[in-house]
Amino acid sequence: MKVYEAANLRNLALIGHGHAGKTTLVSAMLYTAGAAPRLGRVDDGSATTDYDEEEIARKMSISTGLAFVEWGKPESKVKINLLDTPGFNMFVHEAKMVLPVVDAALVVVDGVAGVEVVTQRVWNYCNDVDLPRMIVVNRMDRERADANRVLESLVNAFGRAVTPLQLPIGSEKSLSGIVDLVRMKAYTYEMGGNGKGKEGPIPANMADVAKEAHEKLVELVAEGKDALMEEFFETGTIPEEHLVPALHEAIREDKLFPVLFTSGLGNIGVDELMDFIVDYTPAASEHHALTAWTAEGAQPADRKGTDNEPASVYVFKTLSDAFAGRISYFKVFSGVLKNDSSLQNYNRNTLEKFAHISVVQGKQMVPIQELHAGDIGGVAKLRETLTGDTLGDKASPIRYPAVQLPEPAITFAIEPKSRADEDKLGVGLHKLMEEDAMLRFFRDPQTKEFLIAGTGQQHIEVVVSKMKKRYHAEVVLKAPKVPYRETIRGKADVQGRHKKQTGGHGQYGDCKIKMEPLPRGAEFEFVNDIFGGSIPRNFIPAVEKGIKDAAARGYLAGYPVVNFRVILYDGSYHDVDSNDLSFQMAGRIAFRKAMEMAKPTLLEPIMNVEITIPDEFAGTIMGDLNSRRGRIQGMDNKAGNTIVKAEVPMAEMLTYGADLTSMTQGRGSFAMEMHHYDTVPQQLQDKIIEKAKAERGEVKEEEE
Ligand SMILES: Nc1nc2c(ncn2[C@@H]2O[C@H](COP(=O)(O)OP(=O)(O)OP(=O)(O)O)[C@@H](O)[C@H]2O)c(=O)[nH]1
Ligand SMILES: [Mg+2]
Repeated sequence: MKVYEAANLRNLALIGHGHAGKTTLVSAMLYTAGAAPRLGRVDDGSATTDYDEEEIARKMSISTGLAFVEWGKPESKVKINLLDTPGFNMFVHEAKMVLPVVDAALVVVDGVAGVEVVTQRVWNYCNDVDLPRMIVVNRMDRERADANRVLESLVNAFGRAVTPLQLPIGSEKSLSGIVDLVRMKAYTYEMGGNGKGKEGPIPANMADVAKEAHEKLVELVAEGKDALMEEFFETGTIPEEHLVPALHEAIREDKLFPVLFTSGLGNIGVDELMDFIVDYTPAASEHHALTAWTAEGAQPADRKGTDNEPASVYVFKTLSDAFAGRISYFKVFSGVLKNDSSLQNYNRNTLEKFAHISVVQGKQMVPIQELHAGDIGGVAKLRETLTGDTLGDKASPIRYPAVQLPEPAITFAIEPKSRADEDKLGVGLHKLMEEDAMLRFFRDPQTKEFLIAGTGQQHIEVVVSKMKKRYHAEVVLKAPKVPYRETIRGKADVQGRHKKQTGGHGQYGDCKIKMEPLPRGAEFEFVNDIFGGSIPRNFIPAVEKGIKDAAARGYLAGYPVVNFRVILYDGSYHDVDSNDLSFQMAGRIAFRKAMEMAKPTLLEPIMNVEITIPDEFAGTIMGDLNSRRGRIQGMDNKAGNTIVKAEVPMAEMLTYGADLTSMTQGRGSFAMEMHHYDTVPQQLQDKIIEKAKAERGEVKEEEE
């Protein structure tokens, strides 16, 4: 395998709405460049970058897949590293996570649908990191594919910097090639052929349109550049040798977003696409997306992305392979990484051996001797390194920042189906969490349930399926219990006395307490206001413990009591019979008496919810939120989508993922996080308390 240097490397992420054809386009590039014997298809499971069994079963990308092609003239060959990301909204964070390691994005758009929800989302991700973009309008061979309509939707969404560099020849089934508007040449293809275009003149019926588009392009490129402007006015055009570098620069600086046309499945325009990538997207040497920070993270570090700097490597993805173990994908940001070298992991302070470094072609690891600054590779069996870590020369520590991801949107309670599954459950989930940044697994300290959280219903379904197939653990999912809490609205002043003096050693503890509400957020406060030793000092902690224990068990429905203050102000004791346990009992009795008087009430978690839906569903969604006791906080419109912000009780959101899917035909998405606790309306309180009592009754019977 040839070793490449930054000037001859192009790192690209394919991003875009689900089903636009990203994975197919990668397969077509591999086939056309001779890196695959045939054009791999998503539909029969032969696409190079959709090799995982979950991806094959679902015919969609779930996780970012890596591939590369070597393209160009032999004397100036370029390696294009391709990162094929998922476009389905529940997995699109995978795209966000790889943007810092690429030098440009190929935004793939469907030739029928144009700009869609996720197109807009990934576009915003690119804006956040100033990433150069090239737009590929794919599936141009489909029925109702329409270049003009799609161009219009692109300009509407992303502005007039969106400019075609090509025009398609023919349409739908009769799509036969493309016109290159820079060089003003036409290329025609055989549908489903080898992807090599035949150069020829521009078809006569397209000559005028092409000329007009060419001039518009030239004008746009010349804009603001005096030398080019002059040339343009004098000669009426700009020669290719000036136009290409100027375009390259405009694209690198996000001043121009070029549009190309392809059919991935029909292998049309794919060789031209690769030519354009080589000519117009920034080389790895021209773009340095991630700023390095000093090891302490205090300030930017002085580190250039060149070979003669100390080595630094950033791990952007981890796979947990059932056989090969852990596989780490990384980018070499500076220096040269040699096979078999050892690098310091700066995040974890351990040394890791990079044995058998490789470049990655789908599931295949192709060994390589060294990787230079700007290149992307993979390595198996790093011991402690995880996604987001920086490694490098021990003597020159720096850090690249990890990508910030949103909090998971949906939570389920998870239970093993049998005893045998129990042990495998934790092991399997921890492995899956290594490769899946949006998966969480934890125990709710209050309800004691094991919970898993993710981006949505389908995400969790994939996890459950992987658990079964990879780790042979069968699990059951349930809606999680709502972590209600209890509090008080009034005050109380009570006495708690515990006395057992029937023969032998007795028990005696007695306390007087006042109880009062505290503002939300303050958990519990204990004030010792005893003067004159009515309770000896050493027993006071026992009273507090008794109260705390009782509060944790709840009063109304078994949920922890919060936001209250207890003032211990009097009591009495017995020289012989008083001990810790007796005062704990006294505290517990006092607590229950006080709760009875202090107007106890139930609190429920309220979630901050953000829902994104195509405009036509806005009415339905708002009405539905209303019936879920939601409070609308705001609305926003963006590119045909409505974004609704609302506060909704968690109890009403337990199955929202599935409900939203059915209300919007799968076109809505949402995210939510815990915001605050609020009082449960009285009728609902009665129901919850009744249910809790019934449950407790059952438990008691079981115990006896
Ligand atoms: N007609 C036609 N179909 C295509 C073309 N490209 C892809 N397809 C089909 O469209 C479907 C989706 O293609 P994929 O390559 O999986 O799309 P993707 O963008 O990778 O989808 P996600 O991974 O879910 O984001 C598959 O059935 C492909 O066979 C094309 O150029 N023309
Ligand atoms: Mg895909």
